[in-house]
Amino acid sequence: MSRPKVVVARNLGPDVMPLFNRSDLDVVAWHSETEACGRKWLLENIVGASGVLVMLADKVAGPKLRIVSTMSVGYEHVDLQQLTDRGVRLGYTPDVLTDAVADLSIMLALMAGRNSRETMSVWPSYPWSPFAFCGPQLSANWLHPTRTAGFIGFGRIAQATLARLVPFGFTHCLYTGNPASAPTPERDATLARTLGVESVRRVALAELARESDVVFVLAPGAPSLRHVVDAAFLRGMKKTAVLVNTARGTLVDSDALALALREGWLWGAGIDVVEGEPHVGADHPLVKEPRCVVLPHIGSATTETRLGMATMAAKNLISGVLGDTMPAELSITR
Ligand code: 8YV
Repeated sequence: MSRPKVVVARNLGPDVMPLFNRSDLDVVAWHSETEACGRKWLLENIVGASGVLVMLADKVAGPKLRIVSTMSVGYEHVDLQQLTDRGVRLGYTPDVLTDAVADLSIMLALMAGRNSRETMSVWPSYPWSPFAFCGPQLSANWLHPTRTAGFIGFGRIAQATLARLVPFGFTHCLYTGNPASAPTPERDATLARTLGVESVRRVALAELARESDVVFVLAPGAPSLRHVVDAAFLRGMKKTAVLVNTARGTLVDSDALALALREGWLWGAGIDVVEGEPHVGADHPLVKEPRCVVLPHIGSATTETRLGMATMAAKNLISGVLGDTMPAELSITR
């Protein structure tokens, strides 16, 4: 019997690649650890493949394909309709990256509030004056004894981020959810009790903008949410507030954010994702903004997390192709 062919479109490193040393699969793998495979390589090698392992930017299709395994929790690069129509199963990597992305969200909130970009650029010159480089304090303080976090999207990563904010003295949480899904006041009350915050409330975008000291964008990159953070939202924010986007670049209107930072509609922004990534030029509107900390999509980039994601993606692919249960399969309901 012929062995099913699988294509592994990234080198998952010496700890994970050995999972593919098996006699029951015909494995074609991309070798470079530093460069992503090109579209040409992928299209050439996908011919006849039953399964493929990809990352965010890759788009794939193949007549024999039965399994797509993406090394990501997000799957907007995959055409779900086409997958369902053709009975293709999708493996992804939820949960394993939640903590790393929540950590980075807090880091960006602190960096953006504390002028890290500007201060690092002037070091080692010390302007020894009382209010040089001062920015808003993230944690509760004598002037602001309560702090409010706003979340656009309130899934696992948002809730893990909220948990990290509690020791900073955050007492209130506002969030916006999918308008199609019913509000969950019981879950919110339980979450508030468990975390020890006074309130967790689903609100409209305008209220979230107006009341939040930090706004975290943590929603999926759905087309319906494109530019959910637009000029109107940014104009409605507190002048001392910080915006953090560790989800998808498409959720924030970059031009509007650059303008908002220049005009002082909000204090600063911490951005791990931008529109058009990974092909972003130095002329991107946010690259020049001193109040904007920009990172190259490293939310899940810790050694432990990427190893966890790579292992899960590899196991999803192997189990799926062999007809077994995947460790994490997206249940597609439409
Ligand atoms: C990764 C992500 O950087 O999982 C996601 O959806 O955006 C990030 O964790 C990326 O997926 C790597 O493929």
